[in-house]
Amino acid sequence: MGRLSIHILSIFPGIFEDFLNYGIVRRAVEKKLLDVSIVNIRDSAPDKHKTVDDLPYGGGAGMIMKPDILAASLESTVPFRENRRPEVIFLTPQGKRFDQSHANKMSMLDEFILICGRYRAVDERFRETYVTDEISIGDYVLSGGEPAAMVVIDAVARLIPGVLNDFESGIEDSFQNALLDCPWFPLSKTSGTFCPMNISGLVNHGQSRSAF
Ligand code: 6GU
Repeated sequence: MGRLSIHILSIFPGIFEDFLNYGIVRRAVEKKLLDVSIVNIRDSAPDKHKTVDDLPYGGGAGMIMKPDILAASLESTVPFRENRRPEVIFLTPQGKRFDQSHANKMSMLDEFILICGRYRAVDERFRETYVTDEISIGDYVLSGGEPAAMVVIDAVARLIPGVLNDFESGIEDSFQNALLDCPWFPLSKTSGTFCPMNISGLVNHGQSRSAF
């Protein structure tokens, strides 16, 4: 087990395979600071067609994720016990807006579960029983929570102590404060045609904004 364990519940688990194999997230997993398990919600559907959704009670457009299947999927992932009640975070456009301070807090947890919503909604009883927090990544509607789960995991993984090296985390400090940074240019002289200041190989980042 890594320092932080994240479990993702999704009906499209394949979406995450490549994502986990690149960059900082991959490094966090390789350093055993992070582990991510991906659970196919459909595996918990007992019927032949692996049904995970149902018509809404009372009618209306869209489908509802079935509570029994979600509960079975969740319980098979993390058997809920007195001493093990991880955060269950539902990804939904109705959730609280995800930001850097949210990411900081999540990076300090031992374990959490991300449930990727699909269809119109999740059953209200499931929300009330299991969901501890709801996150949205912005004011627009995605077809499912999967891209949002990737955003959250990327932002959180880089904050786990030991994932970034000293140099990267030094940059990160100033980046975290204002979430703004000055313009940057590559050191290489071959990039000089795009950036005349760079010919010397040195750029003063404090002045580079006014130089243009
Ligand atoms: Cl977390 N899920 C969906 N489906 N849409 C979103 C979102 C999440 N955040 C913004 N839009």
